[in-house]
Amino acid sequence: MGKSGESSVGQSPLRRFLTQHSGPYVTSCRMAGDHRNMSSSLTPSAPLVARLRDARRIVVLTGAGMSAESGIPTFRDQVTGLWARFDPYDLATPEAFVRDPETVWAWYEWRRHLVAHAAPNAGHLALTKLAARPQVESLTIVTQNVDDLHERAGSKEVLHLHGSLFAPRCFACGQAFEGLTDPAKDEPENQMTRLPPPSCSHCNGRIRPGVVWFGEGLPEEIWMRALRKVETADLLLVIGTSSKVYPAASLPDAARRHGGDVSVINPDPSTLSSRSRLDWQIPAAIGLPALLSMLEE
Ligand code: BV8
Ligand code: ZN
Repeated sequence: MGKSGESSVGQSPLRRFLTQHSGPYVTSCRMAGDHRNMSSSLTPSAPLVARLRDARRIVVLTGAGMSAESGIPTFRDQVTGLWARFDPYDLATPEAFVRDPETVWAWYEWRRHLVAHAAPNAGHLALTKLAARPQVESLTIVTQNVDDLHERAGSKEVLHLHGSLFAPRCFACGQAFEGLTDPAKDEPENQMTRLPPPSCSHCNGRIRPGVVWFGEGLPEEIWMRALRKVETADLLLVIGTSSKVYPAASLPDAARRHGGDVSVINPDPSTLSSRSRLDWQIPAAIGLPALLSMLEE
């Protein structure tokens, strides 16, 4: 018998999801009740479906929440288990790599193994279907994620603002490193919290993960392409991000400034604006397939 006294039989997938994930989501849904516009219902709002049906040039800005239902902890939750005593906002810095390269390298190898053993979720797959709809001229994924789940789901145009776990290079000379181990061979959980990074064959420097650390500039060309796409989009979907990290968090305003519509999809009501009828309080892998099926009706 669920907390709310409802029997699990006949519970909708969303309600079962919410009941299983008691705590923030359920409370937030209860709380959301009093936000007239912001819909936390099981079905997407009519304005959102209509807006998506007419969209031609779509940009999808994604964050860690997009991969949460693939079993990849969100960034704030990256320090679970082995890493509980670390601050991700500290580990993800060049200073931390200089100070303690073995801990930082081990953290990124743990995350690379987790991703390698994960699979794209129904949300990732729904975005590839959306891109294939005849009326869609272009759909660009602009992601803050360093995993490759959008690509493995079949998304063609993916711009990685914060780099990738699969593009290591030398910290000293920048030369790309091809010698990463095959994660399929060993399980993530037996990762140590200290692992010496490999050495560069060119200058013997230390190999670093190919991600953008705090305090480091984003790859210029990728940032400019993302900004141009956002400024010419008629619809920006913002999925699974807490919008706390810049300059990525400035993109929704850039879209609005250029007349584009913005729809935020996130189970955390604090990320939604109660004024927008295009926002939807729902997990990505439940909401996005539901949206696609509404478009196909
Ligand atoms: C730079 C790669 C200068 C590494 C990352 C302006 C104002 C304030 C600060 C700054 C500013 N400008 C710059 C700064 C500093 C800093 C910054 O923004 N700090 C923040 C913390 C205040 N920015 C920088 O340092 C940037 N660089 O400015 O350089 C410069 C310029 C030119 C030349 C030289 C230097 C670099 C930022 C990039 C850092 N690298 N990642 C790695 O991954 O290890 S950022 C990293 O954190 C992620 O990539 C992501 O961007 C961010 C985490 O955010 P989210 O992805 O949103 O994840 P989070 O866990 O926070 O939230 C998850 C969300 O999902 C939640 O809302 C949750 O409700 C939702 N969710 C959960 N489950 C689901 C779900 N949603 C849908 N479905 C579900 N099932
Ligand atoms: Zn080198």
